[in-house]
Amino acid sequence: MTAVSLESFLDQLRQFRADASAALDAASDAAAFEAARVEFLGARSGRLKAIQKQLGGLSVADKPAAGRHFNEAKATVEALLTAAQDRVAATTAGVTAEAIDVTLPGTPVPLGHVHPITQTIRRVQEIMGRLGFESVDGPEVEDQWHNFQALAIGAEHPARDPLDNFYLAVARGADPLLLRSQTSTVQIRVMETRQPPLRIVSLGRVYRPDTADATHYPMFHQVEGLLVEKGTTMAHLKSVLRLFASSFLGGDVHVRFRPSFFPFTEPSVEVDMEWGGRWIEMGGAGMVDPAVLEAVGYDPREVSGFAFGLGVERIAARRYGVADIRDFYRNDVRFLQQF
Ligand code: FA5
Repeated sequence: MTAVSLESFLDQLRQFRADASAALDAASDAAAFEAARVEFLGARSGRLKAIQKQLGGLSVADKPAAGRHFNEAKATVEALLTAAQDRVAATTAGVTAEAIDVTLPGTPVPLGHVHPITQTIRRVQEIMGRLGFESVDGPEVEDQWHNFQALAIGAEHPARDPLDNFYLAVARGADPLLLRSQTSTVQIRVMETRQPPLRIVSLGRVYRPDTADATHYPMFHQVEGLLVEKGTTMAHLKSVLRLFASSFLGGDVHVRFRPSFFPFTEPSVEVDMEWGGRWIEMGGAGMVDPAVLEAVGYDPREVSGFAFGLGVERIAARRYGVADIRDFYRNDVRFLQQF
């Protein structure tokens, strides 16, 4: 065996490390990586193998140091190889993931849409808006003044019964607050802060501990309308409701008033609408009671007004041909996607 000096052996190891490091750094795909592996660490003809063969030509005294340097160089290049392998694998995975065949036909993405009750609310706001009624909101947690007293519903009135309302364990003054049971509260809130002439519509949730059935739900929506102007009469009320009903339901709709009673309107009526050969009760209405106008500081000799309150679920059910309003809240996509 040819004699080998320690210096030349260490030089070869240095060169080997530098070349292997450069080649592995540059390897950007699996083929380049494999070529570098064979060249530097290949078991039969790799450069490390060739250097190892020279160990036999070193003097006995130099062998321990040479062996240590050899093992170090081997470990370093093996570590570089593993790192390069991981890097190439990650890049290749990225390329595979990006390889989308853009010529394939698309698959439909299921799209949601606005809930039929919200669609109804927006439609009502739009129709009433065209008749000059501005949309306003009121709070769902109310005090007893706005839900009852200001609407002339006295302390002894059965509508205030705890069994008919969701009273809260939170009070304002001596009276517990409650979840509003009607949107007529908004009439008062608006009249307290504005002067006539007024044309407003308010749509929102109301709450009553009613047992759910085909026409009742403990949480439902009402549309409240209020007009206060000089010379307002029941004829205006009927015209507005008929115009609204024919715009909302389409076609010719008849409106019928039946005598009724609400403490805050005088006279009071139940509103029925006939459409497609059937009469259906939609809500209550009437001329704003002069006592209510006075309570908010208006002069009933100067202005008069009408108000109405309709059940949104009921008018939506009528329009969409839904037999049971509970279906609106079952969250069954097969039902909801029909609208
Ligand atoms: C009222 O709530 C009055 N505030 C209406 C009113 C407004 C009268 C302005 C005069 C002037 P009533 O309790 O009848 O009235 O309810 C009105 C409508 O709400 C009913 O006709 C019905 O369509 C709907 N409604 C009542 N309870 C329920 C319920 N549990 N689930 C679904 N809809 C309901």
